[in-house]
Amino acid sequence: MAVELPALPFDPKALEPHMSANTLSFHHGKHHAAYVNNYNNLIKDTANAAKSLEDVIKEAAKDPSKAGLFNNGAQIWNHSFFWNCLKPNGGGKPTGQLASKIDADLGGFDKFVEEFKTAATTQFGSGWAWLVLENGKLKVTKTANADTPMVHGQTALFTVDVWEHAYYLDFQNRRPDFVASVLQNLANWDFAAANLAKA
Ligand code: MN3
Repeated sequence: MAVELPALPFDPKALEPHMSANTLSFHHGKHHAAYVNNYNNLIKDTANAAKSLEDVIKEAAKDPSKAGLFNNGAQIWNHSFFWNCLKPNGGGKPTGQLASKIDADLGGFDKFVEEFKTAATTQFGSGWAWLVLENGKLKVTKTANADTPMVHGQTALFTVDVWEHAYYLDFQNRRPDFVASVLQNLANWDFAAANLAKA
């Protein structure tokens, strides 16, 4: 199905000073929008026009000749997911089932944060850091470029985009500071908890 660029789930100024409206105007208004345009052009008048975005992503992942379709489709999904991982006055610590599962599977919130920061900062080049559910257990992972947990048998719970376009206007080359700031100030643990609850 043709995809529409989703509206941001917050006012573009609402994440300042941690993520500027300027960053969002490029990241959402140009980068995410370009993936949507590219994808819609690629599926136009093909059998994929009748399929869900998720189905197209999963099928394209298995076919190297569909790399362009996979990259644009997965980047649409990853970005739509990422915006929901952010909220004004976010951060802090998860509560409830997500908190106890982080304790049980990852050795506690502080250890999770360290592991997540390491994944985010050691992803060489462009990509994503993730908290996922795999075989019933939480796991911290990283993916390159457009790669996405759904094609690895994992359910995404939370992510941070570590492509340079996500942070360069606000943090220049300081990716570790960007990731730390998202976790501390913007992380929407309610969204991650909801993803866990329905997984
Ligand atoms: Mn991005």
